[in-house]
Amino acid sequence: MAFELPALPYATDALEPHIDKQTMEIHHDKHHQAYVTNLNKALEGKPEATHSIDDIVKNISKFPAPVRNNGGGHYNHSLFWEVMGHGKGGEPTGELAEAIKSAFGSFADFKTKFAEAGATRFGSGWAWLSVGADHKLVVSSTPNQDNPLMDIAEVKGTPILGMDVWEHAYYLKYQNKRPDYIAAFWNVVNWDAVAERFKKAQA
Ligand code: MN3
Repeated sequence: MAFELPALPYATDALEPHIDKQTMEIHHDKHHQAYVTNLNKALEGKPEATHSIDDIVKNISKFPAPVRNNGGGHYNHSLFWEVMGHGKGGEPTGELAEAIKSAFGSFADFKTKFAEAGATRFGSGWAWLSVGADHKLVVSSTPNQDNPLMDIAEVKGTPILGMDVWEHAYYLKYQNKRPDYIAAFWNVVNWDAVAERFKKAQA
């Protein structure tokens, strides 16, 4: 069973005006599709082709670069679409809010740290909020299509929020102004979806 492009959980214009329709169309239909297509090509005829994307990512050091790049791309974008939504934003509540406060001091301090992780990632990559092995929340960034679930990651954990800072995620609307895109990202974060991932990561 080959990997497939998951459908967006909302319309391509659902994140307007923060993330524009054309960016969403190209990002999902072209970029994410290419990661899926190239991952399937890289795993063709190999027994690992039947493994889950989570298992592949967790053991990424055993795979060649095309699997790392495209498997990471597939995992990362699948998460990315799910942690955003129409009319979202605001602040997390409940246990996730408490965990953020305990790890970073306040929600505002967390936002600053996460935004910095995205803004200072040189070239292409991602900013992450993850649940570490110690069950504590941690902010990190990764280059290219790496992520904290990978066994080669500098800061390891189970990602519960990811922000794509590749230029293809924002260039049409924000051009070179990555910080403006990062500021707008907070308006589309689906904290219910992040809280759900937080719960699962702790189980
Ligand atoms: Mn992308």
